[in-house]
Amino acid sequence: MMRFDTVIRHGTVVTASDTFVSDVGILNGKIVALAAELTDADEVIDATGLYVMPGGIDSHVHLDQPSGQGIVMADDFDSGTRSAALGGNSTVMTFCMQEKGQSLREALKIYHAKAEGKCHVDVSFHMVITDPTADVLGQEIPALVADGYTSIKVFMTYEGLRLRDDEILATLDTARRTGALVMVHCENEDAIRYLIGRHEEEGQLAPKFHATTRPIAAEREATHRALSLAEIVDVPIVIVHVSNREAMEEIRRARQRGQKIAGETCPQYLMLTADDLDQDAMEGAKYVCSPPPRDKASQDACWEGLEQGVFDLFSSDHCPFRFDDPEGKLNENGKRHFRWIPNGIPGVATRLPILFSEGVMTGRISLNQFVAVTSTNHAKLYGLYPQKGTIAIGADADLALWDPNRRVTITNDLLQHGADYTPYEGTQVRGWPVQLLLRGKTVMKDGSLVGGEEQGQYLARGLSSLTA
Ligand code: DUC
Ligand code: ZN
Ligand code: ZN
Repeated sequence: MMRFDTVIRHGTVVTASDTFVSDVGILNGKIVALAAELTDADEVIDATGLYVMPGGIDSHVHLDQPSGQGIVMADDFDSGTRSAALGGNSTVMTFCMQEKGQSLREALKIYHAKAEGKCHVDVSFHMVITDPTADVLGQEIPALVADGYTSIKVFMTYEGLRLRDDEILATLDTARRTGALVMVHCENEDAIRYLIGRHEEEGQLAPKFHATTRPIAAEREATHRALSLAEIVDVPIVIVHVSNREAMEEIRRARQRGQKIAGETCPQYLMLTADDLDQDAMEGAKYVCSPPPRDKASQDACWEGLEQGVFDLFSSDHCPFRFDDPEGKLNENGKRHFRWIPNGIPGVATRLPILFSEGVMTGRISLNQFVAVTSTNHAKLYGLYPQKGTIAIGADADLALWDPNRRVTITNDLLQHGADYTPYEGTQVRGWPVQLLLRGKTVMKDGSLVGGEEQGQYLARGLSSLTA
C-alpha cells in the first residue's frame, strides 16, 4: 500500500475537462494518486463539500515595476504574491520591464533580486521588450528562450514603451524563430495622443476623460493591426486585456483565417464601466486602467467571449497603485490631469472569486470552463503544462479548495495587497477559496497565510502550446 504525505479526502475534483469525486494522494509535492478512500497519510485534509481545483494561475500580474517619476507600484513580490495566495492562486506570471538601452539579462537580474526569497506562490517572468535592438533580438531572446523565458510582451501604446510596426514585425519574427509567445497590448498611441491634445484644448482633464481618449476604435484598430502583423510573419500571438466586442471579433476573424491566436480578458471588463471613472472629486481615478472599462454591452460581449471560448485566458492584469497617496493615483500631476494618473487597478485576489460567483454560480460558464480559463490554459499557453494547471498523476500538488457556499462581501482589508482600495469594495460573492496547497504544502487557510515562510519558487517555462 502506498504511503502519502497528504491525502485530500472526499472532495469533488474539478479539472478543465472532468468533475469527479476522488481523494487526492500527495507525495513529495506531487499528485501521485487519484482514487477512492486513500488512507495511510501523515496529514489528512477533509474536503467534504468542497471543490478541489488546480491552483489559480494568473499569467498577467504587475509587481514592483517602475511606473513613472515619483510613482510607486503598491505591491512588491511579498505583498503581491500574498494577495495572490489569498485569492486561490498558486502561480503568478509577472513582467520584467526592459529599460531603454538595457540588456534583457540586466533587467532580469534586477527582477530576480526583487522576487528572491519574497514569494508566497510560484512566479515566472514575461519579458517586456521596449528596445528591440539587433543584439536583443538576435542574441538575447534566443538564449533566454532556451533558458525558460519563453514569452514577451510588447506595447502599441505609451510613448517610451511602444514599438513601431517595423519593430513589432522584427520582434514577431524573432518569436517565430525561437518559439517565444508574444503578448500584445493593443491601443493606437497616435490616436490617443491626438485625442488627449483635443481634450486639453477643451480643458477636459478629469479622470473620466481617460476613457474618452482611449475609445474602442483605438483598441479595435490596434488589435486588427497586431493580428495582421502576426499574419504577415506567420506567428501566434496573445491579444491581452480585451475590453469590448469589436476587438474580440477581430480575434474571432483572425482564427477563421487560420491564425493561431490566444485572447485574454479580465475582471474589470466584466464588472466595471466607464461610468465608474465619472464620479465626484477624484474617486474615478481608482478605476483608471488601460484599456478602460467600457459599457454594459461590452461587458456582455466579454462574457460571451468567455462562454464561447474566444477568450482562452481570464487574468487579473493586477497593476496596483495606492489611491490616496502622492506616489499613487492622487499624485500632484494626477490630481490636475488624467494623463498623469497611473494606469492600473488591483485585482489578483479578486479575479477568481468574481468569476466563480458571477460566472459559475450564475450558470454562465461551467466549473470546467472556470478551471480552463483561470488555470489550465495559462499553463498550456505559457509552457507550464502538465506540471501546473491540472490535477493529474505527476503534476505539482498546487490545489485550491473552494467552498461554493461561502458568501463573502469583498472589502479591501480581506485582500492583504498594498493598495488602499479595491474597485470591488462591497461586492458580494458566493464561493471562496478556503485553502491553498503549493507543491503539497498548505500556504493559505481561511484567509490567512500559513507556514510562516515564503515558499514560492521561480519557474523556468517550456514553449507555449501555440508555438511548440
Ligand atoms: N497594460 C497592462 O497590461 N497593465 C497595466 C497598464 C497597461 O497599460
Ligand atoms: Zn497592457
Ligand atoms: Zn498588464
